[in-house]
Amino acid sequence: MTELLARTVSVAKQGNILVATVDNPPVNALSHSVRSGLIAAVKALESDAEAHAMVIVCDGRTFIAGADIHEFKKPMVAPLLGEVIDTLDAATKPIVAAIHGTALGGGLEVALACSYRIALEGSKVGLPEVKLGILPGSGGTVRLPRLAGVEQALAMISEGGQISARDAQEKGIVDEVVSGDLKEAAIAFTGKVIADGARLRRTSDLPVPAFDAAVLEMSRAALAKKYKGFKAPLVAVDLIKMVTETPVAEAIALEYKTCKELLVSPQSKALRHIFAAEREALKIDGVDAGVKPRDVKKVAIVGPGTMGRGIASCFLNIGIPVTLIGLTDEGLASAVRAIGKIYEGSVKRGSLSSEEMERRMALLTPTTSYDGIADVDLVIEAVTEDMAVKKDVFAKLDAVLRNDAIVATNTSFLDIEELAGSSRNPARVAGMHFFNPANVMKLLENVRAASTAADVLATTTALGKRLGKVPVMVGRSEGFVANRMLSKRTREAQFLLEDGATPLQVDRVLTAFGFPIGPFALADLAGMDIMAAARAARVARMSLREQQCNIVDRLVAAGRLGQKSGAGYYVYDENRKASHDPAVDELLEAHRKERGFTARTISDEEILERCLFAMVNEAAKILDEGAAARPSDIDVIWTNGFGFPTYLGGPMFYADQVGLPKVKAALDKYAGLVGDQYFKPAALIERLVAEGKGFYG
Ligand code: T1G
Repeated sequence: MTELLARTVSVAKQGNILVATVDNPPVNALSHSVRSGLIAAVKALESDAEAHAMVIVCDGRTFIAGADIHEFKKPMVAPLLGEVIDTLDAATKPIVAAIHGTALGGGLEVALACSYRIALEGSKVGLPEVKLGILPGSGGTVRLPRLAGVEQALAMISEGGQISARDAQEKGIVDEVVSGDLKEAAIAFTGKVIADGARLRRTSDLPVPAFDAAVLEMSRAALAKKYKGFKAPLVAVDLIKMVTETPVAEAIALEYKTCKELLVSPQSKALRHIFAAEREALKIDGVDAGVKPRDVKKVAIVGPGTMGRGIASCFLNIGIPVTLIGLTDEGLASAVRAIGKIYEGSVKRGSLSSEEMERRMALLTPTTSYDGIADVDLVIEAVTEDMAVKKDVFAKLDAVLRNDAIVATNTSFLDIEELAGSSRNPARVAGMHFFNPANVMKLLENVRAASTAADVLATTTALGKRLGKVPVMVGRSEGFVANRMLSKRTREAQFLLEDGATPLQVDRVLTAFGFPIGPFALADLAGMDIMAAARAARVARMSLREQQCNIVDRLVAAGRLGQKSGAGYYVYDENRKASHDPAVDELLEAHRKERGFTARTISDEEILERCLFAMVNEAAKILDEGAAARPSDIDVIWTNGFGFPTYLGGPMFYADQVGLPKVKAALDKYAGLVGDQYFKPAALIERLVAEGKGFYG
């Protein structure tokens, strides 16, 4: 007989075992109802003389995936999670946690407070709180080290990674890994526990295993480098150190206090904003959530160049066969070699087995013909950025494809409407704009034309997730969202050189802000010839000052192609270490002289504001045009596309933290200094400031 203890928790008896089942879709988060239900379940166990033990199992896709993050914005309602954990810990009969899916955060903490843990093959466990800018707050930092050791616990807590059930068993976190029916296996396991005397195993009673304190300091240095700018990973080191030196009850109180303090920190608010924004971006504006994506089982990619081969490898990675179409056998052979090289690197690093590499390569069919693609579900063209060439590809595809096959363009700035209009079936045309290198970059700008069918939009979004990308739907706009905003930052970086700043100063200001690399070091990495070609493609549509700001061309003319030639904005030693080059100062001075500029001292604040607020201003125009549906989509694009620090929440979230009135005042200032055409505040910013609002209300 099943008894409902709370809306989301029920108990049933199997012989002398109580089975508590949590059912709180979508991820069994520890909402108030679950917290109350679990406490009631333990009380039911304690009061039932015939029940000798209890299993906690979850319905749906996963064991408890953590505290309910939607409750963070509201005052917490008792019972708090700490009370649940204390109740589990104080139970006088053994409780077994039966894990499947991903037992994360508070979910793993619930399991750690049980006497035993079993896990379904393929399930994972982790304490990912640090990714939300917080840390475990319900005993995770106290119990995990006692089971898995300090070093392992620190690695899991400071980086927030997930480990497999097998790994967890090896590390002493999980007692048994089972297959088949989890509930049955859990009941069988619990029966054995009872038969062996129903021994309690209170994790908090275990001693902290001996560890080398030097490990903590080494971790701190490594974490500070790897997570530059993030606070929580470093606090994790302090917390773990404290936990190993403090009695349990005190340690738990300190842990909870630390978690609460981090929860109200600006970094946690920003990280939780990005977490929610990435999920919000999956909801396509104007497309009902019920619209079913088309099935994509086989694809073709036209264009075996840098982008085409990178995109091909993304599909091979998830087991989707790829027909790669190219003009010449040599071009195709070079692409196949390049894809093989990507996998050989992974095999060498041990992150891919050679069998899996063979499996993936066997799915790749290079060909110069369009004949063999009549049965593909989707084609992505990644040919040269030339409208005529792309239209020719579209015509060839129209001649051979099924009518319901999707045709996606990887163009980074050509007009999606013109391309769709050239197709026999415009409804099937969309954009899937990958970023170079496509097999590495998470961001995927899915582009919608007015004609694109709703289920095609749903398909490109679902496919983006399947490919392990962060998909964001954008609309018609030159450069869509990411590159359109980046071009404004690039413009200001170049103008700042004309006004007297140095490449080093601009790069230093932007990397100090949190970008992983500055615009000039990035240009040297990409190659000045590439930058010059990209500029040439757009120069006709630039303002006069931008057209005349041809520093890139001057560097190319001087043979300074960047890292590949040993010198660009910087000069590079044999280890590619960059340093200042007085020759660049001379080149810039010559440019200023020719263009009539006199170098002036430029403050770091001016550099940061001109680069950032030029982007924010352009984003406001993008929102007004409808080329992006939400400011949060723009934050997702910039944190996943160009390394805008996630702990600052993205350009729109950041602008709201600065305050739009301050942003507008800066725009007005630079409109006077640099020119109205560059910094006149966008209408949306004017409106929001007049209404006393920010981008987020
Ligand atoms: N609370 C509430 N809702 C959540 C949630 C959570 N913890 N995690 C996910 N969701 C929702 C999500 O918003 C989405 O909703 C749906 O579930 C599917 O998520 C005290 C304080 C579990 C690996 O950080 O990592 O415990 O948009 O699209 O790709 O120490 O979600 O469909 O309406 O991501 O299959 C710690 C965060 C919390 C886990 C599943 N836990 N979640 O990934 O699906 S803090 C976490 C995830 C804590 C304690 C501390 C992933 C996932 P909707 P999804 P997925």
